[in-house]
Amino acid sequence: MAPLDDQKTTITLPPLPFADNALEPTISARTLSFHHGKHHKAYVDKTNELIKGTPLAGRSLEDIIRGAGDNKPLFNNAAQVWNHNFYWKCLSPKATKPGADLQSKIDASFGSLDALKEKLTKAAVGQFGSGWAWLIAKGDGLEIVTTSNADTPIAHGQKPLLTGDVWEHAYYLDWQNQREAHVKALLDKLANWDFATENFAAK
Ligand code: MN3
Repeated sequence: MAPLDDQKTTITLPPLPFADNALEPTISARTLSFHHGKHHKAYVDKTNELIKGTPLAGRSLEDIIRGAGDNKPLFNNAAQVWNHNFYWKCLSPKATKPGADLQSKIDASFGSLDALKEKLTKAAVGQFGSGWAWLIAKGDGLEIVTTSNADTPIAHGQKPLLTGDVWEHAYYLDWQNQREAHVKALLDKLANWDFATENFAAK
């Protein structure tokens, strides 16, 4: 049996919270098999490799991200693990809607849920190259932000509520170069507003 310290060093790949084909046709089982089974898994494996034998072994993912310092490969891999853990929870095969408190805040910050979706889509499409588009809670309101490559709002003290992955690996097999159509479908059909509402309540 491995010593406890060795077991603690391990960051794990969470299973998907839905069946592989549950998000079709917006996200195919084939995309999920690569995105979760290969890309997300590779970030987990690389993070474990990079923290092994260092003071960050055994720490939480959040501690690793904040403690990575100048170790860019470690920051990138750990942040991508966190971003993907969060992203899967942002997707739901069943229709959901924002809770009452979140909906009022959406109305106050953007005018309506449709206006929020439009702004989030615009941000996702405008993110040059790879990255993420986020709805975050900021002060008393809500904001849309994007991060580049692996960067994550939690490294900047921000509270994410919902995200869309706009790396090409998230949509290329299903949508090719149509990032905008993919993001629109994601927001219209798969956005998990129950999860965003929980995040809003816990902010
Ligand atoms: Mn991804």
